[in-house]
This record gives sequence, structure tokens and C-alpha cells, in this order.
Amino acid sequence: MRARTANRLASAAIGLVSLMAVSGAGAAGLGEVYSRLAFEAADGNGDQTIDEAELVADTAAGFVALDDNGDRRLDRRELQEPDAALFARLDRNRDGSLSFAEVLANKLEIFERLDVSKDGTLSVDEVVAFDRQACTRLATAAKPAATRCSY
Ligand SMILES: [Ca+2]
Ligand SMILES: [Ca+2]
Ligand SMILES: [Ca+2]
Repeated sequence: MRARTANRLASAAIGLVSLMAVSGAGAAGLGEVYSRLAFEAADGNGDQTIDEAELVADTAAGFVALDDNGDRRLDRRELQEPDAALFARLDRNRDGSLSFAEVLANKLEIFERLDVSKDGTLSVDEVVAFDRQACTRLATAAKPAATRCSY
């Protein structure tokens, strides 16, 4: 077993990568290095790809790590003031917090979009490319974000 505890925050990043990026809490100034660390943490069997089961496990680990009060929901405070539009999109039942199902639904959508070859796995290059795109998109959508991403 590798030291998954030490990588817990990195793990949370890939589990909740888009939320962390917009909140500015996770990706601040670390860019690609951060993405690669997060990928490594999520790749449970170390085969250099992330499959759906690993994504689910990693999303769960990330969710638990962020859920400070243990109520199985992520509120805005726990996410350190995430982007309002993104939060609203993820909060499908509009109750002001994110359930694990809501977070996982988003991650599975991203997974499918990234898995261009439709082989059911993601490579590190696919994940890094996605993070870079998300970073660029945020930088143009909201100027202050430009200072948070280092791609
Ligand atoms: Ca794997
Ligand atoms: Ca909570
Ligand atoms: Ca909700």
C-alpha cells in the first residue's frame, strides 16, 4: 500500500477537481504538478490509468476529506466559497449543499467526456489536459482566477 493518507488532499483534488480549482483552495500555483500528484493518488492499482471504480473510490475519499462536519453534504463553507455558477449546476436538487450523489454524477460526466477513446479509462495526459483547459476557461471567465492557475 502506498501512503494514501498523505495524498488525501491531492486525492480530493481529482475527486473534486473542478470545484477545488474554482474555489482556489486546491490548485493554487501548483498547476500540472498538482494534477499529476492527484492522478497518482487516484490510481489505486498503479497501472497509470484511472478506471471508473477508481474514480468512484477517489471521489468518495475526496468527499469525506472535505466534509468537515461529517453530515455527508458539502456546503459552500466546506468548499471554501466555490464558483457560484458551478455550485448551482452541481446542486441538482437546489438544497444549498452537495450530496455525494450530486458530486459523483458530475465526476462521471467528466469521466465520460474525457474518455475520448471510450475504453473506460483515463490517462494522466487526458486528466492534465482537462485541468489545463478548466484553468484557462476560468482565467478568461473570471480575471482573479488567472492568478490561481499556473498552467
Ligand atoms: Ca488504475
Ligand atoms: Ca458537510
Ligand atoms: Ca444538493
